[in-house]
Amino acid sequence: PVKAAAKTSTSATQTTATVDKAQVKAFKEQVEKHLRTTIGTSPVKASKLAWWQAVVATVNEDIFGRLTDTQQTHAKNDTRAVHYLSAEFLMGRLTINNLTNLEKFDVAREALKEFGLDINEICEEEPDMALGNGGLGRLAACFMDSLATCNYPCVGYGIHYENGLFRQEIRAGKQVERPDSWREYGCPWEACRPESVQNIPLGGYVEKQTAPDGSQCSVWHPSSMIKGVPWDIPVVGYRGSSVAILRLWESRSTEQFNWDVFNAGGYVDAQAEKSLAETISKVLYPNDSTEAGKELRLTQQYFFCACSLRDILRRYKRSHHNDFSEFAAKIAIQLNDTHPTIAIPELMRLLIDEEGLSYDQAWDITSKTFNYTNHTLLPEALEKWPVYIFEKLLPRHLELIYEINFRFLNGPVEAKWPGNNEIKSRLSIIEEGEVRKVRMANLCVITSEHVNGVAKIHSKLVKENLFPDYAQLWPNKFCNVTNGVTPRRWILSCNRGLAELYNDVAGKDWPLDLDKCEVLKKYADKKEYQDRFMKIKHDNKVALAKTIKELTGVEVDPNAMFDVQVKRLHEYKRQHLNLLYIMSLYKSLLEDPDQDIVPQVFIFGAKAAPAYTLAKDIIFAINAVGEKINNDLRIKGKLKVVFLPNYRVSLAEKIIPAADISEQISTAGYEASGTSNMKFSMNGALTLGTMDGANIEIVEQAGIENNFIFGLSVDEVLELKPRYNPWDYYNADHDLKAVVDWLDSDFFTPGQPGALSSIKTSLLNNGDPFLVLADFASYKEAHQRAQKLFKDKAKWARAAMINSATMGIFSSDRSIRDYAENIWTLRSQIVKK
Ligand code: GL2
Repeated sequence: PVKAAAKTSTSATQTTATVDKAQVKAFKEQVEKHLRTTIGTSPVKASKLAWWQAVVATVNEDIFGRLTDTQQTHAKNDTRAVHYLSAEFLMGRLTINNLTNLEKFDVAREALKEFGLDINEICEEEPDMALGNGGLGRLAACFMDSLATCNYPCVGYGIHYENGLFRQEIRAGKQVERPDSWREYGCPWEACRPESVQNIPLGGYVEKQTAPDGSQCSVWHPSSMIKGVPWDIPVVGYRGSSVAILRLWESRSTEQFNWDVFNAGGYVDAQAEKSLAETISKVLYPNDSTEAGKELRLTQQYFFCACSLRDILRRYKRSHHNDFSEFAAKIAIQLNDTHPTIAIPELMRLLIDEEGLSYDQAWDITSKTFNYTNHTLLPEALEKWPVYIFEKLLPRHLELIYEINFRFLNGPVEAKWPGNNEIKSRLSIIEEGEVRKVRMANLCVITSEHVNGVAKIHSKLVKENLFPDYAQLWPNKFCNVTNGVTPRRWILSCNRGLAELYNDVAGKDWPLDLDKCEVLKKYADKKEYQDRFMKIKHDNKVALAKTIKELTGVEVDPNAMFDVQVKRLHEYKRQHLNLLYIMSLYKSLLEDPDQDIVPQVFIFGAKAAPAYTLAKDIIFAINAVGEKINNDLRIKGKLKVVFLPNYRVSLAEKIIPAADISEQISTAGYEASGTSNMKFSMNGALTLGTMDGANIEIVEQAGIENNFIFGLSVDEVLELKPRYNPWDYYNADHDLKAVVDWLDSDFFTPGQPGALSSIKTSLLNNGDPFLVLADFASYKEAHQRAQKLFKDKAKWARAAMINSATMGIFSSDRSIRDYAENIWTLRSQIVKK
């Protein structure tokens, strides 16, 4: 049984809106009905989990009706649709978001209050759906929300991982990975669709056969079959009537496969076979941006693409039978990075081998169907698969890739650069060498109608630095779609105070048209509005301070400046630059404890890939430095450092609305876009960042004078890199030298000298690949500017308001409309109830 709601609600999400009594009564009755008849308990003995399940069952009543309407409308009109293929969808929690999008949050809150329950506490029961690593997966989730909201016909396709991104525990300052079994007790949002199960062939060999007309054809004899079971998660559009579907595939063993072994008495072998098939969707690879090169990962990619394409073909054939002339007119497929590239040869194979089309017909369709989004320039992230893995798992696909490559090199490439073998070897899908490899990005570029980057600067670098030869061949193929985030989750649901302010100044439609928020600029000089804006921020900070205390035991003062860096841990994101600055600030406070500085709380959240040793060392260093600083009475609480464990979507929703400073400090040219930078600005944080990714477009909107920009530009980085010597910076800057050397002592790790030395080694002996030392002085200076402004409450409030007000173009609705108009030529479809 659950006790009456705590009087001190933890959340800053309370609104004062009046709520329709009849709706509250109806919601309450539904919840109680579900508690009794769906969950099988009663209000007196229900656990919080049971209450949450009953709330979900209530919300689902609304959702499933709308889903059917949506699907019937699209089928009836035979609409063109986009199919978003992504190995990751980082959905987070769905309850508050779905209630918000259905405009039922206040009703639900009041209904639960009448049961003596706090809606925020009940919703804490929901595990995050952490089926993604970071920005790329979260982008896919925001895009689903916008596709549904903007009424675009679409399906999202991905993998139903049994274990999402690992749960991070911090033990003695170090990251420990624990499994994330998000579905341990079932997920009430998803529906299994046995009627759409697919069987996927794998392995074996290809036999060449001669057809009666003398032509050669290939027949694939796979060695095994895997069953793909679809789970559907409905995605509710804001206020809209559309409900989009996210279809995630779970791998299972095919029964016929096991029965033979089983009947032959091999019960144990049959079980082993079963677990092999089920391994495919067992776990998400925990690398952000870098590729693992593992056989299982290619199998995962192929598995979900093959299931999805069969699903697409099945639906197409329902209205078009075996006539494929309309296929490319009805179907657009977006490849979210190179992870789903294998869908290209798989579509070719299905059309040729299973549907009987000629190669040319199949290529004509395939090359009009696919588009590719590049999300990173990091060379280690551009997937390349050894040819021998293809030979083993996908021999027929390899044959088709060779054919695509042959025709490309001897067609367009030979025509443009006759006899130029150097260009051919650069543009080839196959990389020659000791281990021959398939370059997945090349296959994407050759096949796709459009190739886009995710921020202006990134798209320029994709075109000019990553694929310059392709750009010469097809200049119009390359375009930009700057990322965006959904304002429903990232303002309306997570920052109710700010949402109310926007309701008052911009009217209630701003979540559908974020440009409307710009009116707040008019009030940015008015004290009354500044006070209101900063009161909202303060309340959010009070709530976060409570969370920090619960999670780490550290007390922080909500009046201090909250300086936040939350994102995956990676050297290019430079959490260690931040750490060096904190150490230098601490050092100066030790030297002069009475100096008049703004009290500051540095807040980190970051998961490191389990095999990325230096990233884990940086986490340890942040915790070690934090431990020392937080307990040093000499500095009188002017400085605190907290590392929040297990950073994830639901934690981001608490942190972002409470930030004063948003740290976006990647080495220029390395962060393709970033998306938390947009969320922070929307919620009134000022960006302390480099001219990288979408930061550039953020300050274009909000004004460079309202943010703290520092460091080398992309061009300067490119110019400096070849001649960079970190020792020059180390020797020239007294303060920098002192803090780097501090890492070598046992000051922060008593009794363990050298525990933080790997960071120093990477910065000096390993050449500081991300130019941390080069940007240190400029970074420090930017912090000084930030401190100065923070002391002037009115000026700070003004800058924060202007940031929040000018983020309209970073709504993911804008991104999705860009894709729809420029890449998919897709029209929205209003769904009638
Ligand atoms: C990323 C980029 O690193 C990031 O800058 C970008 O915002 C997102 C979404 O486009 O994509 N690429 C990538 O591989 N991951 C990202 O977050 N994991």
